[in-house]
Amino acid sequence: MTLITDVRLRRVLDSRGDATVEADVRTESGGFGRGIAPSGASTGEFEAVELPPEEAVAAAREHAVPRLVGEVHAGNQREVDSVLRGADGTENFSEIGANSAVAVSVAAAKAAADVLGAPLFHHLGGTFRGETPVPLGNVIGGGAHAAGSTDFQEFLAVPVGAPSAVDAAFANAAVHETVGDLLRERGHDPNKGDEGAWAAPLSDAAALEVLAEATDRVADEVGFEIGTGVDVAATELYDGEAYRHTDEVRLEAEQTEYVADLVEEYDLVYVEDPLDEADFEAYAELTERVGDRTVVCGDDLFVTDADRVRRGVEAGAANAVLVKPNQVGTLSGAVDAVDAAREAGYTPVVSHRSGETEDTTIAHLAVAVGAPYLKTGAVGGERTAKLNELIRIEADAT
Ligand code: 2PG
Ligand code: MG
Repeated sequence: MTLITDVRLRRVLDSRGDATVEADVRTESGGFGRGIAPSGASTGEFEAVELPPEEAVAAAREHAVPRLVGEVHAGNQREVDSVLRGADGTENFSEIGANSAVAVSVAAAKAAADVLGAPLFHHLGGTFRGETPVPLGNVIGGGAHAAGSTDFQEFLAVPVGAPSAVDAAFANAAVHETVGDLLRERGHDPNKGDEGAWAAPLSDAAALEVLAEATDRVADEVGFEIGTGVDVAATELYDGEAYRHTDEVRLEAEQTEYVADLVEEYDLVYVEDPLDEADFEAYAELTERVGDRTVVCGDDLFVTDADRVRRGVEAGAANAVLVKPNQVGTLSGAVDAVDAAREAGYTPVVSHRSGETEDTTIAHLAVAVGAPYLKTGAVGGERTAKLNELIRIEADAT
């Protein structure tokens, strides 16, 4: 029923106006699915390779499409993904591109769900677990996402007390609006970064103050707790010897100390990529210090790779794993990373990229694997596409 009869690839626009890869998959019985690859700005060194979209499309047409059409069933996601791996033939999708691979992987999953008449999350993960993830809302952004703003890449609202995903999503939007008001009150004329978060020439400490004030204000209005978090994206600050912040240069031990102090001072409930992507030991030290009171999440550290997650677990590095399917190139790879995290009691956090599209797959993936958090921005069409899909999933399933 789900035998793949056609795979088409093309170049389309992402939210930055850059090109990305879109794939359409059709099946024997008329099933149709479409996947679009997102794209990072602060990409980890150990991520699967994103090729220039035109090259990725040509390579996938040549190497992958003939092995899928008439050969593989879209309903067998493991086989689709292992055929993609085999067609690529490298360790890191450098032949057909992780962008082509993830687009086809997602398109196949959606085509199978279409044939089955099931929502994607249901096809991917079985029955709905009764809980939707808490969306993490990026409200102030800097680093590689916004020039001339903060050193840290993201300042996040974390509505941990929200009774539902829809309440959480609206709370994040309200925090975003409030942050904009507070910045203007302080004489700034904020721009927006790649993910729709506010960008202004602020120190990280000033951004944390504004974030705390905005979350407190909105928490009072909505009547539930809203925590705060950051994505340091520390590899972007690290030059191989030290972490170069605008106001200070910090050696590894000082960076660990600095982040641990911020967790205490601002009561951060979520800290992503606080240290360099290769430094499992420093991660372990920080986790030892603050891991019992906050989520320490590895993004560039783990790059959605189950083997790197297991290595981190062995070292005691972090206690959560960011899951971005395009970092590994397939949905199966992403689920493997979730399973490796789960086995060790680490928290999976499903995430968007800074370059996004209307594709809503990550909302379904987060629900399918029962991830407690979905990081997908607060505002902006490509971000609200996922939030609105989450709201629909929640509304239909409860
Ligand atoms: C991150 C992501 C998404 P990018 O670092 O977590 O917020 O950014 O896609 O640029 O890697
Ligand atoms: Mg990150």
